[in-house]
Amino acid sequence: MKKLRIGLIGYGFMGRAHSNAYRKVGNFFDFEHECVLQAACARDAAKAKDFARRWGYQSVETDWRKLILRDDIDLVDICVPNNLHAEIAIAAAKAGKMILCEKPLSMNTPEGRKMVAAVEKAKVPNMVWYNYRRVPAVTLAKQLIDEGRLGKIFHYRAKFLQDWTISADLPQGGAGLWRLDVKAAGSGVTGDLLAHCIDTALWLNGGIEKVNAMTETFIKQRKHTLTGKVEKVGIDDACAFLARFNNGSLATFESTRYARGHKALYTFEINGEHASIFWDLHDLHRLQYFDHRDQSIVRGWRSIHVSDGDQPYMNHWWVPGLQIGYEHSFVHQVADFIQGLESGKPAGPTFREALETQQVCDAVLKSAKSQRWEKVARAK
Ligand code: SOE
Repeated sequence: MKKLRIGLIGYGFMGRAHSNAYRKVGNFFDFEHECVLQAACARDAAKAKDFARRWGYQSVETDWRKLILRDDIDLVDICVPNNLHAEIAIAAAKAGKMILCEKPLSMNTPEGRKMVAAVEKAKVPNMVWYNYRRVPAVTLAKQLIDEGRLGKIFHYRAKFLQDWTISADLPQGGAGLWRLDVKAAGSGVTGDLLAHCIDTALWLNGGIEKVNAMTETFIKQRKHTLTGKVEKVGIDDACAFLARFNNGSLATFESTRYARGHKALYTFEINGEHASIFWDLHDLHRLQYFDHRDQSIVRGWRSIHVSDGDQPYMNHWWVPGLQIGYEHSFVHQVADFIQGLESGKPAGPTFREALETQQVCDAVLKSAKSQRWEKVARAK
């Protein structure tokens, strides 16, 4: 088998999710390539060693610059805070490595453009971890839309609600909490949560023409973990926006970390001329489907339990009726990446495709400031 030797940078939540995917993919999918956990990289040597031992990485680095120059690394996986994505990705592309980068692609569009230019110049395979596309029920939604079952699409409605930052005592900065520090994250819920909703929406319903947004920062100051000082909070705690898609459909998007009782309530609903679909991350193996063409006496919302072998990805897992979960979306993403390598048809979202999500996020943040409709810049 051909070896795909992975160098993973970062050891947080996503470092674990990705490592689990590399370990599992060969057990459930057949490829010419085999993932080899070659090196784990983190600044803290003890933490890097512990992470490497737990997940089976063969070696440890404490400097990502060394990691990307190693001859025995084929693929660099970037699982560090957003402010480090661009520098690492551009250097890794120059070193000729394949790159898988955690979402969002970058801090902003100009940075994202440089990353796209770097991977395209170096002609290295690349992808961004927008994992929710690979939840089988979401992939089934894509299949139903592409088959034309919904007909003309009128409405797209998405939200991503959490409640973990309501306490004013929660600091900003440092492990996990870098998501609250604008210097590390670039933005708040827009880049962290709405980026997922936007990626799925662009994939399912095509490009967005313009947006009109509002944002709010409910807690204005928080202690910074790294400096120990109380500092201004620069992220958006909540964001809601209206959008018009290029296909004429209208959309609403909402995200917050202040929706008490909701932990990761990512939902979307799409209403078409003939049919509607609804999906909910808290019930991720189900797709709700309503088809107006059904005979009227039995017409109604169907709750499709996506677990059958002829539904997306499911022939790789158990037997019909036995569902899979969140971590499998990452396994599918690695599987699709390898499939892309072997077939010559790269899996998305590539850096270029993920740049479009970045452009929508930037237009949303611009509109929240200008209080006007803002056009989404076209990818260049
Ligand atoms: C934030 O809580 C977070 O972990 C995001 O960073 C992830 O991208 C999202 O999938 C779940 O929520």
